[in-house]
Amino acid sequence: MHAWPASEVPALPGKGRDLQIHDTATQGKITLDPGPVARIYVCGITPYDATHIGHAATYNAFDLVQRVWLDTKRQVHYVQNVTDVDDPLLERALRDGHDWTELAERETALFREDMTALRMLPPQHYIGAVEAIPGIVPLVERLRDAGAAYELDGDVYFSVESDPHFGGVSNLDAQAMRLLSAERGGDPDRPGKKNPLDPMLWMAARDGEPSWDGASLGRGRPGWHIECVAIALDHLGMGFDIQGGGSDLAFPHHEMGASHAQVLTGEFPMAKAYVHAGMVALHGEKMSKSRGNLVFVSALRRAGVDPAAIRLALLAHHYRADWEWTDDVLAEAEARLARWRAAVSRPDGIPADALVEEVRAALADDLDAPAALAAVDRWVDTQNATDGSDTAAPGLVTRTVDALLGVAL
Ligand code: 5CA
Ligand code: ZN
Repeated sequence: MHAWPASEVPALPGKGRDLQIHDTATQGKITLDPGPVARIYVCGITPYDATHIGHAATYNAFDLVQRVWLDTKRQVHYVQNVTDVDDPLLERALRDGHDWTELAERETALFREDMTALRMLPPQHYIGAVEAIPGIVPLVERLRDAGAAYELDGDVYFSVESDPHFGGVSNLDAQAMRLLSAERGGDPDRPGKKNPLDPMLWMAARDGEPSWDGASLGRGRPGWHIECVAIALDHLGMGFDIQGGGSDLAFPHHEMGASHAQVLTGEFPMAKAYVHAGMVALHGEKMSKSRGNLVFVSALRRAGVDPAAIRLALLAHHYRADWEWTDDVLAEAEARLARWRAAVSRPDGIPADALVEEVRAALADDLDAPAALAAVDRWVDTQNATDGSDTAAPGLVTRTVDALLGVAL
């Protein structure tokens, strides 16, 4: 699939800083040392209702990761998927009388537009689950042939007990895993499974549902976790730097994905850090397609909201925090954007070299965007209170905010 166009990232003077980031697996901050090419996989959307503010907040977090790495003069190898066949997508298409492929294409197109407007840097590989199926089938066959998967009435399940590291991503106890498995696409109560948590790798064709040739697996479609793993291993290999997504993906999705990959390759770990963004809520509940309590980026844009203000609203919250979207959050971001634009539109200004370092330091410390905004606020307040006697041009501030925060002033 094609991704979306990249906005240019200005180069900044001085040296970028290495990223310290909170890793869900080890439950603490780690310093990543990615080498000249940093590798990141971020789980993409299931395209049936794109793009709400929760999605945007999560992609904003990983966009900051890219920007910190680019500032250290590294290349970034970024892979993202589109879950373009899945139960909720098929159910929505059926409910609304749409063709599921058209629904997926339309929502993916809208997502690309939103990402472009928000200046999120695109992945180098943007891969749909459907286009990955030919690569998924042999992986499932390999797991089955190695005794790590088994068949149940034509469906193929992964045996979580085949991975000695299973449980090490999310660090949850068995009961919590079982509850979340039932909530998030698993089927812990299905009779005949070896372990209630075992996830499906290949689902035999169901009447009225799309299916693909699965060679020795028979016709069917892939399970969710193996899709992301097949794409990640194909384009990044093992031991990549960050596996990213919202905190609702830590279990089962990233836990299962890591196990699939570790059993397939015999290597550990799949990713050096498992990074999870907090959940954005609306009216006190997690914004979610299934609940329908959504604020769409495209609706805000249509209403004339500047995408830079949406981006500032996201940046005002630490990526790990759960937070609530309100009209005030947007109003504050719009006011901040106006203050910042007024400050940089003056022909002269106070020096900004220290500001560059402050923003760098804030983001390198577990992507502390609120601290970065506070640093820019301080510069802006001083600049607005100074009467034009200094000589530094404010262009450096514009470039810093653009390069590190993705905000166009
Ligand atoms: N297609 C799968 C991943 S392979 C999926 O989870 N799709 S999604 O459309 O449901 O979500 C896309 C991304 O947005 C995921 O990383 C998810 O964790 C994140 N996300 C979903 N809802 C929220 C929310 N309310 N707040 C923050 N992030 C969210
Ligand atoms: Zn995924």
